[in-house]
Order: sequence, then structure tokens, then C-alpha cells
Amino acid sequence: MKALLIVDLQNDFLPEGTLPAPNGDKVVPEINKLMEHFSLIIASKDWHPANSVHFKKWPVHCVAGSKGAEFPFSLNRPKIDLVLYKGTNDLDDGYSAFEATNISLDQHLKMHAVNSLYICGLTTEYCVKNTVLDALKAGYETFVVQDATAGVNAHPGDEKAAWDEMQKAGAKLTTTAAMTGVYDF
Ligand code: VGL
Ligand code: ZN
Repeated sequence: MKALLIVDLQNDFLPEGTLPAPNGDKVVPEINKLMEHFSLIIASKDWHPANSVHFKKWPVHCVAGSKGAEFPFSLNRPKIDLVLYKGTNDLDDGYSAFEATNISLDQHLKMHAVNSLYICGLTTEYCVKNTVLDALKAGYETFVVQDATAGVNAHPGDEKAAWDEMQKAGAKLTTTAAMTGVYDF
């Protein structure tokens, strides 16, 4: 069984948000296409308290209940089966979807007999990378959909380094085009 895991596709990580991935909006149509090919779709949300140690490292973003923490309207939201909340504690960064505090992602996947995870979303260097590394540690066959993932690139080369690290750890890189058999020229 395979599942699609959409990491932190939230307004604050889009170009208009407070912690933007410059190409964050470009992944939305790709993710909408991917969603048509999965019967189990899980989405994580960065969901921070207004006061968090996390905001010593980052601009304020994805405060629980705020507009910035919402999924964009352009995402095919009704297809999402389960939403995971992470970084919910004031002492917690919660970079990985496996650190969700409302449900155990690992248990949920086991309950649905998932052995292959397809991961996409925002941002490549932080929450996508940490989720991918945890998925590999937990023994899932882990694919990352490159054109459905976008980075912050705070320093040039950051995103490339994250791709290398994920691949070295055993992640398989794929693309929406390769998975859906639809090539847009
Ligand atoms: C993220 C930085 C801080 C992410 C979350 O979703 O990648 N990055 N909080
Ligand atoms: Zn955060």
C-alpha cells in the first residue's frame, strides 16, 4: 500500500507568506495532480503556539489557527484524509511529520498497511528533509517528488545539499511527470 504525504503546504511558506519558499506556489498544481493517484493522502501542518522557542530561529509563521497556517485554497483540500499537527509545543521545533502530536504517523501508516511513502511539499531543507530521513529510519520505502517540493534556499546551495543528503540516506527521487505519465511541454 502506498500513501501520499504532503508536508506543510501552508500559506506562510508560499511566496506571500512570512517564511516563504520562493517557488512554493508552483508545487500546488503538481500536488493536485499527484492526489488523483492516491487513495490515502496525509497532510502535515506546522502548528506553533504564538510564543515558541522556534521563533528565536525563525520569523513568526504558522501560528495555530492563523490564516498563515491554513492550506491554500488552490490545494484540492477535500482529498486530504488526515491532517497531522506538529511543532505544537512551545519547546518543540517539530520539523518532521513523524513528530506530530495529534496522532502517531507511524502507527497510522502501519494500520493502513502502508509500506511506500511518497513525500512532497514545503520546505525541502527543513520539514521535507526531516520527514524523509525519519521515514527511512522507520523502514518505509521513501520517494520524494522533486517537482512537488520547494525549498527556502536561505543560502545558495542549501536545497541541493538537502537533496544529496536525502538520496544518500536511501530516498528515491521521482517527479510528478514520471508518476502520472503526463508530460507538460
Ligand atoms: C519549516 C522552518 C521552520 C518547514 C517549518 O516546514 O520546512 N521550516 N518551520
Ligand atoms: Zn515552523
